[in-house]
This record gives sequence, C-alpha cells and structure tokens, in this order.
Amino acid sequence: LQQKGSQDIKAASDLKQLNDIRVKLLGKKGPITEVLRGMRDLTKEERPAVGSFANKVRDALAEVVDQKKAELEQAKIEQQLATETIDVTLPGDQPKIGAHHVISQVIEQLEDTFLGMGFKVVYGYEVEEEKYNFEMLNMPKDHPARDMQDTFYITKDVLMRTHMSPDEARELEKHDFSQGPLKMVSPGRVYRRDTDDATHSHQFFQMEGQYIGKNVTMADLKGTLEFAIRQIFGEEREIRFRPSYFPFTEPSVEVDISCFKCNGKGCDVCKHTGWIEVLGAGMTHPNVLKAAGVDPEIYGGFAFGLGIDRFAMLKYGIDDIRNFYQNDVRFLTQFEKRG
Ligand code: FA5
Repeated sequence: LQQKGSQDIKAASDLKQLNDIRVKLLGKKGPITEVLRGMRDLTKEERPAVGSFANKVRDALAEVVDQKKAELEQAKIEQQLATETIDVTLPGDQPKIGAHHVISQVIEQLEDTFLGMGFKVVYGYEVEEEKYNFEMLNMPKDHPARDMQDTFYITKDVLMRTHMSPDEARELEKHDFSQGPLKMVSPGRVYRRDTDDATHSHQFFQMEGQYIGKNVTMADLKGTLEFAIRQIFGEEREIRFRPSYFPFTEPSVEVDISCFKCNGKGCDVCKHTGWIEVLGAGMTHPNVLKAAGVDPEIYGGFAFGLGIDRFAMLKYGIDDIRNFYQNDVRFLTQFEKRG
C-alpha cells in the first residue's frame, strides 16, 4: 500500500488531483483508517504491532503528500512568474492627458508679453463692489455711462464685474509711487447682460492694463499696444486706432485688427467690414486718479481693456465666440499642445 500510494502521490499532476489521492488513501474511508478501525477485532497482543505499523504507513504517506504539495505549489508560482512577467522594454500606452483651454493659452501668451515689458500680473474679484466697478472709474451713481455695460447685480452695491477696470482702481489705490511707476495687467472673466451672438457673449474674458507714472504719453500707449498685438498676431495684420469714448479715459481710443482669411468663400470673424474691435484704451482720466488718492498734476498714464475671446478668435480663425463655452471636445482638442 505504501509503495503504490507513494507512486500515485508522486504522479499527481496538480493540487486538486493530489488532494483527491490524499483523501482516498488517508481519509475516513481510506484503507489505513479501515485497518485502524478494525483493531477492535484483534487480540490485545496483536493491537500494538498492527497499530504502530498502520501509523507508520500513514505518517510516511502523509509526508510524501506534503512534499508533493510543496513541489506543485512551487511549480505553480514559477509558472505564474513566467506568464506574468512584464517586459519593461515594451513601449508604454500613451495616457490621454488634458490641455489648457484655448482662452487660457491666449491669456498665458498675453501675460508673457506684458511681463516681458515690465508689467506685473494681478488677479481681482469676479464678484465686485459697485464702488470699484463704476464709482471710482468716474461713473457716479445714475451716470448714463453705466448703461454701456448692462449689469448682473447681486445686491444694490455688489455685482458681477462688467469689465476688468475695477482692478485699475484697486491697484492705483494700493500703489506706492515713491517706489516707481505702476505697470500692471489683470486678466479675468467678466459678465454682461449682452445677448449672445457670434462675437458677443454674456460672459467673456478681458485683460486690463495700466501704466501710470511720470511723463507717460499717448505714444507710450500706442507703442505698447502695437507691440503686444504684434507679439500675438505677427506682422501680417493691420492695426487701426479709432477715437472713442470711455468715462475713465480722456482721450479714448478703440483698436481694431484687420481680418485675415478673405477669399472667394468670404472672410473670418469680421465678415463685412474687414475689421474687428479688440480693445478699448485711453489716457487715464484725472478723476480716476483723484478717486484713488493719486495727484493728477504729478502722475498720469494710460489704461486699456482688451477682449481675450476676440484675440483668440482672430488668432485661430474661430468664427463663433460660443465655441469657447460649449465644451465640444472636437473643438477643444484642436488646440491641444503637448509638453
Ligand atoms: C471696456 O470694457 C473698458 N473697460 C475697456 C477700457 C479699459 C477702456 C481701460 C479704456 C481704458 P468695452 O466694453 O469696449 O470696454 O470692452 C472691451 C473689449 O472687450 C472690446 O473691445 C471687445 O473686444 C470685448 N468685448 C466687449 N463686449 C464683449 C462681449 N459681449 N463678448 C465678447 N467680447 C466683448
């Protein structure tokens, strides 16, 4: 029995088969248990010899089972290691990563351009006090110019900012002119009760800028804006300055950029006139300086507010501003840049 049993055990090809053999040989219904059970029929003298022999056979077989079990387990681990090996030299899967929104990309380009000209970048408040959005910008209560920017009010004195100019007032108020001139830009989201169409949105982006110091002139305004526009658009486009009106600047201008892709099928965003207005600017009004505690007899300068969405539309030939806010992945992925 011991010899046959050992052979069977050694021939087992997997753990399940081994267990079946073990049960057959050593289990409750196995031959050894049967011998031990039959001991009661033996004489007192016979019992120790038969008992110890049966136990010896059982222990020997149990040991062979244990050995075989260890062997099979080891083989299983080795097989697993062989099949689950990772080849680290194989090229990896390219993970799908997100990208900055095209508006964010244009903001970064503008920030870089102005940082390069010595402007600092600041960030203001989307929910703004009426005092900074209008009052300190030479638009007292009931001033008709407030109607130029239809407003979402939160309370009587708090609103969703309608432009980025409140940051001008905030920075002017804070600036220590004994340390030098104030040169800042501020990008951000603004809100107006405008009706959405191809070039207007009720929520869009502007970048405000101002340069206040001694002897800052209209020529500085023109040179700075032309340089910035050329940085973003290159040399191909034409830039034109038109006289305009803003309560917080005097004189005031608006800047248009010429359209680009005019061919047999028509032009891009500015289909009819060939131009699109991208920013408002001017020489800061003395009342704005006074309201912030700055002496207009000593200090002066310029300010501008440019439409970031319009910049992005012109730069990339996008014909509808609503594309920026609909989050259509097919549109957004066109502007992915890697690395
Ligand atoms: C202003 O908001 C002034 N605060 C700009 C300014 C700052 C002038 C400092 C002088 C000194 P305006 O409302 O024109 O101006 O808006 C400025 C630019 O924002 C526009 O030239 C245009 O490019 C963009 N813009 C205005 N309204 C919308 C709109 N509804 N959707 C998308 N872009 C708009």
